[in-house]
Amino acid sequence: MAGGQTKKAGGEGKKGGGETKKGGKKKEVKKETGLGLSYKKDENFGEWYSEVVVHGEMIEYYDISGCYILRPWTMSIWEAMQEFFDAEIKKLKIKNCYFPLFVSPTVLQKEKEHVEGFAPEVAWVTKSGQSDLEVPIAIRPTSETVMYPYYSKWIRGHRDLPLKLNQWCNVVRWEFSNPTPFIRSREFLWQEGHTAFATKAEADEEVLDILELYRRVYEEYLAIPVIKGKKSELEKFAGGLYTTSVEAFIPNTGRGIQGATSHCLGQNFAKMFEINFEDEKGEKAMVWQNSWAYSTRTIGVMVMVHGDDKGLVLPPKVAAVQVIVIPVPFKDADTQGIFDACTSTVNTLTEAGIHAEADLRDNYSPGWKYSHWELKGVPLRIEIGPRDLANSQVRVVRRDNSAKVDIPMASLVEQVKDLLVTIQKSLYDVATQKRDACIQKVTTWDEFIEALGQKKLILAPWCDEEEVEKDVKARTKGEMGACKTLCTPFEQPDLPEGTLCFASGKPAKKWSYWGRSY
Ligand code: 87F
Repeated sequence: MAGGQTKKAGGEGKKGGGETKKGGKKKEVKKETGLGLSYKKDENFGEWYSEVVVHGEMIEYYDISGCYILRPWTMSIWEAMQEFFDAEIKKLKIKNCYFPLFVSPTVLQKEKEHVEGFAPEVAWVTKSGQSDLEVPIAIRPTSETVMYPYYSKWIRGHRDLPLKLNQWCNVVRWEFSNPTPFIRSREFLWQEGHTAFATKAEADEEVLDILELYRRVYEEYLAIPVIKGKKSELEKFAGGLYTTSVEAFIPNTGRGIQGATSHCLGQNFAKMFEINFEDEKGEKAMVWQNSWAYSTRTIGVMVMVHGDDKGLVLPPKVAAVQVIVIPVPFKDADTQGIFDACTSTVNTLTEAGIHAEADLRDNYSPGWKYSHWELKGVPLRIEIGPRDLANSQVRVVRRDNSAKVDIPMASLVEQVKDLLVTIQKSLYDVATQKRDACIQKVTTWDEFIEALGQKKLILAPWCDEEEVEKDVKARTKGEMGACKTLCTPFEQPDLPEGTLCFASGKPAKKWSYWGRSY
């Protein structure tokens, strides 16, 4: 991997102010502004990522490893996605609620089978002040065990169904491997939906309705292409019946990343937590359940996919500031007139519903401001100088491709709106081209190994046997981590009779995506 990159991209990175990390090339920091990034995305992706999230003012490192401060620039992105998703689930008659952060050990244990594997990641509160708690209390890593005892209490008859709840909250998973801002942190924000139905058919339908919303969060808001599909038996949520996901891909590292999951839990939890109801015939029946979540990981994927050597690149639909207006005064030109034009430009755009701000600070040069707002990824920059003032125009510069255009004030709103739509689409198109260029269809083991070495997203015919996936994992284990299935895409290419599994040579049942992953 280029530039001595560590196993996973990101990592703890720089913690203090300005200290130099060992390994990886350092670029000259821009003389004029002092704002340039030290690392290039293609040369040292991990360090580049850490630097971008900090200098872009999204994250601040914290003195507890794996915990990060989410700054306002991050929260506004989270809120933009939240606003969309929350409104959509309300259309599906899902209601918001809030359950406690703490879980009692007895309830947590109730669900032994699947909790066992996750147990090392559960954080416990053992003291209050200096005294030991009589019974230690767990902090939720997810809320099945917190919520389902009450589902059992609240669901009595078929008229109590469906029960469809969601909560926006934080969860804690005490990860030990390579913490990375947004991607793998010990505390993160998410929404978790937990629903219960009388029939499997209703549950099945909702799994896909939610998955479609996740696709839209990624594709329409974050401008990131995702693949919808089903997880293998090995990779599904062990407590459930089947798991669907949206999968994204990071071309720089050649790793897949699970974007969000929508699970059908079947009746496993209903059995454990005795979530029963009296059906229309008066007979006792068990509910069918789903659970689904997306987290602040989405934001990390966005940074990794769109960011460049100048910093963050924010899709207009999630950017807190879509247009930054910068005055460019010149010698004895009419400075007040230029500043007034900046303010009135912001007012005009704001009235039209565009998120615009002016940077009128007098202690920074225009050049410094350009770099600063580029680093923060603002989609459009408007520059207003003496010539613009004289011509009743503004100069507009795109963050994504640096294209410049002069716009007459008379058509400002219309053209800025168009440009924001164009940028949103262009980010998606470019990301899709890059992702698609990494997809490699293979049919043999040799082709598979070659593609893996080239950091490809591999589509291969598979026999769908768990032992074979375990074997592939074992045979590809190394410094960079093992290769596994990412998903079996719902959209399947033709599978001609007689096609064999790339790994076992047995008859193939499906095409699946394989790759290293986060
Ligand atoms: C860590 C510690 C304890 C993941 C854990 O995906 C338990 C768990 O159950 C655990 N890490 N999981 C699986 C979470 C499954 C499911 N929960 C609701 C979701 C969607 C939201």
